[in-house]
Amino acid sequence: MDCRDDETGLQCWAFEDDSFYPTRRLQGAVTVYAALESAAEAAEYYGEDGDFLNALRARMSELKDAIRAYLYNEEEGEFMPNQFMIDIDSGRHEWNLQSEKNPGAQAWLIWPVGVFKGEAEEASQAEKLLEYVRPHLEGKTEGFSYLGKILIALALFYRNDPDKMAEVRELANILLKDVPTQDTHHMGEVVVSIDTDGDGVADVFDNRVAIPHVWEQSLGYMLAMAVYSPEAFSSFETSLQKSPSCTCSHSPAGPDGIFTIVLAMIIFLVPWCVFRMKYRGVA
Ligand SMILES: [Ca+2]
Repeated sequence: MDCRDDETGLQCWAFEDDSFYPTRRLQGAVTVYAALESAAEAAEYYGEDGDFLNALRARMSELKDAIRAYLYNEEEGEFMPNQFMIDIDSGRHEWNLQSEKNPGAQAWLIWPVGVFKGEAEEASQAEKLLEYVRPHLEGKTEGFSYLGKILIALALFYRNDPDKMAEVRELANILLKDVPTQDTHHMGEVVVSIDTDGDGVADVFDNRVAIPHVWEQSLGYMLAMAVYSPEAFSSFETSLQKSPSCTCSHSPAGPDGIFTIVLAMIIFLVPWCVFRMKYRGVA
């Protein structure tokens, strides 16, 4: 709640992702939005109402408006390139100091966060990401990194669109089958695309950096699930539904918690008592 910029309504300064400088970019905005949304859902789940819940929702709404106002380029139809950054040496706040895209953050905005779920900005961003991924996997660029993030978001976004889903599946197959190393099928954090015969199309995807890269491999697994079993991904809304029989209260140690403690005591105490009785008998 306190991570807020008075001037813009965006989030506070932070070392976002790998940045050496405090920034105020899409990645941080999406992360703070996810935190607010989770806090609001948890508060509601535990029976909070009134001022606190309203304040969380109001802040979510303000942040969403600020993302649209400052981090969305309507002409391009995608979230980028503007960002705030602090110049450490001068202490000055700079606007739009770096303007490269952050496709990973653009993907997080679609999944898992869903800031603009069902809205035009989200659909436009998905189109742009699909355009971004294809040339990389067709070997027409110098290399790439973390395309799994993007394809997971696209697979879940297009899950009910057979044509788009076929396209995402085709690209996912290249990433999962052709890009990993031969024999052991490992992935690096970075892939360098090498054109060995000079025809402008890469013939070798060369994995580099920290092989096997656990996060890239994990994204690969999640991508396979997203492409072939998108229903396995539940949204926040479904995962935090209170069951009709739930007697949850503000205290996490409700009746269920007490029952668990008593059960655990029985499980551990009974064998211990039996052991003690036997020991005494032998002694
Ligand atoms: Ca070639």
